[in-house]
Amino acid sequence: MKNILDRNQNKANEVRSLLKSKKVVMVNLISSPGAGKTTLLERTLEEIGSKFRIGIIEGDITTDRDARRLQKFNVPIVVINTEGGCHLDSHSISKVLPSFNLDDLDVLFVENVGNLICPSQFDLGETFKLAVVSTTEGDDKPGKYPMLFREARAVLLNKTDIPYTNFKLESFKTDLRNINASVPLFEISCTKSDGLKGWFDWIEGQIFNE
Ligand SMILES: Nc1nc2c(ncn2[C@@H]2O[C@H](COP(=O)(O)OP(=O)(O)O)[C@@H](O)[C@H]2O)c(=O)[nH]1
Ligand SMILES: [Mg+2]
Repeated sequence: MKNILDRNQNKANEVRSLLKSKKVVMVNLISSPGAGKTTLLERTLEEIGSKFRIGIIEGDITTDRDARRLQKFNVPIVVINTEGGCHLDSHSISKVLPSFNLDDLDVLFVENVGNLICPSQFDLGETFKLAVVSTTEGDDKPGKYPMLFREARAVLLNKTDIPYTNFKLESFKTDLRNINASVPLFEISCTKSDGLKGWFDWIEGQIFNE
């Protein structure tokens, strides 16, 4: 495992310096299956798609369904099928980067395979990770999967529109703050658009300032 992680880290360092030299911000979206990564990308492309030059890497086990959902935005999209693998790694990212014209990109969003564990362990060479969680998953996720919440530059709590869950926001926040006291938290609904303005402002700032 250590050898695998070391090899991954070396390639991730190469990817990171290449992207830095090209001034491309790479955002690694990590969540459980169904938390709302693709929906967040849909809303984000609608809002900031005309302000930035965006590319997308869709990590998925077998299908290209998420990529097809995003096709209408006419941005370059590459699918990586992991064929059973539960996360992307820096080698797979490095292989697909030549498919993009990096001189023509400001930001590259990577939708990782839905899983809270392995994607947190494998550095892709991203500029930063984002943790996406949803209210239907329960409020205990930061405590149970601390690595992601420690490393993420921001946390998005999605599906705040859904009533009838027993999600306790205060417990979630207490857990999160014990792990990462300062990480920005956006409480959003991607389907109802609640709270998205704060997210859009934040991500625009990150892309501008990086
Ligand atoms: N009620 C509600 N449903 C949502 C929200 N965001 C996403 N969904 C739904 O949750 C399901 C999974 O979303 P998706 O974006 O595919 O999740 P992914 O697997 O993380 O990419 C879809 O049916 C979405 O329409 C939200 O904010 N509220
Ligand atoms: Mg998806």
